[in-house]
Amino acid sequence: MFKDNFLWGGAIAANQSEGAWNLDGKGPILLDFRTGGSKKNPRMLTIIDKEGNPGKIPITRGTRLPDGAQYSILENIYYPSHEGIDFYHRYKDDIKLFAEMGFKIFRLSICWARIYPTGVEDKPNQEGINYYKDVFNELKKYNIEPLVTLVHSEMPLHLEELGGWSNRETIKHFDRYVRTVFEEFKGLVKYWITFNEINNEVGMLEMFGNTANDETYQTAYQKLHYEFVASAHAVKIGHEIDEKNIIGGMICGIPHYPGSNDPDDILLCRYTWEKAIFYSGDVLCKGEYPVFSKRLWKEHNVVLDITSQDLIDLKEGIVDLYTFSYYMTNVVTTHEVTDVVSGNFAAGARNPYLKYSDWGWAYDPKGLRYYLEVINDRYQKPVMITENGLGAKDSLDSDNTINDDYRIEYLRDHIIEMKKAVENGVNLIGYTAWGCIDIVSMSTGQMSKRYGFIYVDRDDEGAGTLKRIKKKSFNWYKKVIESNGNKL
Ligand code: BGP
Repeated sequence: MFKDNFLWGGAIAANQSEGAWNLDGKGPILLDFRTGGSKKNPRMLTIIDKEGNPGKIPITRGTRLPDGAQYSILENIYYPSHEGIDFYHRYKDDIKLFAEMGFKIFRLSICWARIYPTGVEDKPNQEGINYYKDVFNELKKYNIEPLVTLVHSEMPLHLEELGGWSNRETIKHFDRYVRTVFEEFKGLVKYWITFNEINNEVGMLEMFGNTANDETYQTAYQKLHYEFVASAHAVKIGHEIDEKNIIGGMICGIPHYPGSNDPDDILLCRYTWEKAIFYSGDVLCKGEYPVFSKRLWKEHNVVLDITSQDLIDLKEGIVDLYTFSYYMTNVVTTHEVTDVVSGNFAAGARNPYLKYSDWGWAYDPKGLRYYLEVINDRYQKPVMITENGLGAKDSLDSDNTINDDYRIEYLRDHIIEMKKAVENGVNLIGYTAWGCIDIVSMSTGQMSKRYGFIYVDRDDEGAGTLKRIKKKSFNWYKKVIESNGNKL
């Protein structure tokens, strides 16, 4: 059984929903320059090169500008983040719909560049503060708790150009940003997440088909270290400003399975869990680097800039809550693989016991129970699932309905496994379904990879009225919440 005060809700991110990319003082972020994920316009960054020619570069982890190039808005190109689903202007109607489903909690991110447009200002942008204050007050009207992600890939572009998380100076600017939001929203927000999927800084290196090498690992591990320090600072600052703040870390939770009983596969699977999941989880939840870090760093000749003050900060900035995203599981093996799943983050050998989504993501509800029980064992902290859902090509039927039975089935199967994990002792306190309303896909830049209980009339080329339409899953989820997970 779920606890009586179980926090049922949904989740979105600013860069995938707000739009208003250059309104009311907001500064540019990298993802403002991401083109739409359509056939005509694959997910790229648009630039003007040093000769002044317009161009595009594919977005992969750690995308950087070629020398002398500038991020740029090119003519006649659709930029999905420019309007998103216009949550910036429509949040009152959307929150009303979330309240109709009975949400107890709603996860959203604050776009850093709305609060500090270049990241280095001494004073924050008051219009940005006012906007989020209005959103939190609207949620308060319906007794919906905000769950605020401080960084969801929305760093001010100017800080990116100063080196982003490769530059230790960024921590100082981050501290000023989080101090501002903790002070300004004290009493309106008590649930926080520091970084979205912080482990992806390293975990995803191989997943984009990057030819990850020692240099890319050195950069990734160093960026991740500064992010760990920043996360720890956020926890300390948040607790100083309001002791009621409950501040979580957030991990991209992809359980890995061994491809065979070969002991080499068993060891590979264990080491993959260490690199992709436990490395970051241990630093966030235990406040120190795990013993196996030395092996990982040695593997890629990584030498980190870690000060003794950093280590004190990590120890003092342990998170209150372990939160994670769960979509799929992956298979790792040392053996030759003929049937590989690839593309759109998914990578590895196909698991013959599972089915897969249109984007090659394994459909594995039991994997969620497995992950919950492993994490509960390792950290004994309250746990929240802050992303879970099925991206699918929903279509409007002739009577303007969307019969997303496949999404109801996916979510039902995962909630059943959550319940079993709770009965097995996992301290699960909440669940925010990802993309509770259709938004721009992070990995593809597309609208057509839909997750929502609410359909948004917008296509991959930016056409559509942005009208909201309840899907079949809207009333299903309403009953799930009303019955506290009993009516599935
Ligand atoms: C996670 C991101 C979310 C969300 C989710 C679904 O990695 O934290 O922002 O986008 O993936 O991925 P996608 O939107 O690419 O289907």
